[in-house]
Amino acid sequence: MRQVRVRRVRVRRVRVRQVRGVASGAHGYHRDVAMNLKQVAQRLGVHYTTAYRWVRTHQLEADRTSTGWEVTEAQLRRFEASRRPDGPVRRSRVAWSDRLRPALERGDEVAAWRVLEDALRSGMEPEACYLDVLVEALRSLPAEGDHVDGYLAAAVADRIVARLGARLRRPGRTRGTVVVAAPLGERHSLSTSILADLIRLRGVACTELGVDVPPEVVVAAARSARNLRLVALAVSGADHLGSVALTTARLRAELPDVVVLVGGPGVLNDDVAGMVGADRWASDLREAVAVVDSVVDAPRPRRRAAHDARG
Ligand code: B12
Repeated sequence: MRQVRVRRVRVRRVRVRQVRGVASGAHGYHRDVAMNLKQVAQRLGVHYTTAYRWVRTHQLEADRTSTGWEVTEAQLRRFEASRRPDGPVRRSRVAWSDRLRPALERGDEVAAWRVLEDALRSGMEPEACYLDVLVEALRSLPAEGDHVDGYLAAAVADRIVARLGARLRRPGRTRGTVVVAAPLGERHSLSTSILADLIRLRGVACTELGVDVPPEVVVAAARSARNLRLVALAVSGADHLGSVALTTARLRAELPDVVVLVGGPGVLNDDVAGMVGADRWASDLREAVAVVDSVVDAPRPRRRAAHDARG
């Protein structure tokens, strides 16, 4: 009942705008007129169902009323501009990460999950849900990590990743295995859990070790991984570069052929990656999964003598 009343108020507001438009003359009228979807479809020269789909997928902004949807002239113009070849990039008009961020900061898992579900329902690719929604929302949080919001946001984000991962995981043949870990001392867990899910989405198995992982554990996991292709080390804090260097050194000694990828805010560039003994560096997670893809698809190098000798 309460919801119906809210909607009625909204309809009335739209009508008031219309009246105001009329009063302010021809130009003013057109600026604020609200149209129903049938009228919108006629204006755009498309079928009603196409206009409806654009609304449901958040490409076309619209207001819900008790009888359907209404679109103002301004909303329609924004939509038309977004579809012109020289206009803004043609993609979802919804800033999903802006919607998610307040829910993260409030520690509101239900609202946060609703944003992700809406994004998925609107046709957004799972990888984009992680990268363009969740990661973007996290990256927009204030850098100072000491206040409550940061902790709340990270706790909710953890649960969202768990839900997304469970929803999207597919059984079946895999293209090899990647070990993902954050080195000793490192407690930022989201990079590793998100990267692990993105790798699995590509049909590659992932041994996800989490955070604060000692070098010997990374090496042991790598040794026992079936068809190991790469070890990815996520480094959020530059303070932990020492333990990354130790881990890569141990990996080199035990598994000379394995490719080591590093990244995260703690590894500024390729040079730093080289200094800690890594083979590859990626500036973001999209690039990281592209590196994984290229390594997994490359022919396997012949095993070196030292490694063969150890069996
Ligand atoms: C959430 C958060 C926390 C949470 C972490 C909880 C958790 N479960 O993870 C809490 C509150 C606990 C925390 C603690 C700390 N944090 Co903090 N935290 C953040 C915050 C807000 C988001 C980090 C995050 O998860 N982002 C999501 C990931 C996916 O994005 P990203 O890290 O930016 O990664 C991008 C790239 O770097 C790359 N990438 C990331 N990982 C990987 C991995 C690989 C292999 C590759 C190739 C690429 C890659 O891809 C991403 C983009 O697509 C950032 C600030 C910010 N606004 O970004 C600070 C930040 C990461 N924290 C920071 C710091 C300093 C700390 C503390 C030391 C603060 C303190 N005073 O105690 C502690 C350290 C704890 C520890 N020992 O590790 C610094 C790190 C600075 C640095 N480069 O050295 C940051 C950058 C804030 C800042 N500017 O000062 N933090």
